[in-house]
Amino acid sequence: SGTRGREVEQSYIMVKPDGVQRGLVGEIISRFEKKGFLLKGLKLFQCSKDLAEEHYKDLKDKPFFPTLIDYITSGPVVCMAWEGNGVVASARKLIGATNPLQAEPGTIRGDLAVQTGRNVVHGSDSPDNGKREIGKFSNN
Ligand code: 3AN
Repeated sequence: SGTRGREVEQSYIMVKPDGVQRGLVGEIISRFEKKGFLLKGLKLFQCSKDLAEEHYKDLKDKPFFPTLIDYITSGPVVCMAWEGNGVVASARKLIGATNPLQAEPGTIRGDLAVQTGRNVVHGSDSPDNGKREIGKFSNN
């Protein structure tokens, strides 16, 4: 589909404040490296309330939205752009289910987390969102 079809897919992967505080950044980067994806961008970043609300705008009517915004702005996050064919779907498999108690052993959340509200890492849910999220976080 046009020129966009020829661009290599990218996913926005973000180590959330709990992952940074718990010292899991290296472990998480390592899993994506070992899988074979290419790290294209990386920064430590304090997410503002405005950017957090934009990032999670699809969840704004959920009862947990204020808690989610407080969590994601509670400390620095590590923002990353990872590239490779099929990286978006594959990253979500590596990350595991939203609720870490339902996430399979071997996944990041399955191995390293127990609470949905402290689930260590974010991964884009579509290639379009990957591109959009990388754009947003690299320009803030
Ligand atoms: P995922 O991060 O697996 O794509 P989403 O996009 O449905 O899941 O949710 C985004 C974030 O919102 C989750 N990572 C989690 O931090 C939070 N969240 C989702 N569902 C709940 C819930 N039921 N209770 C508390 N927080 C939630």
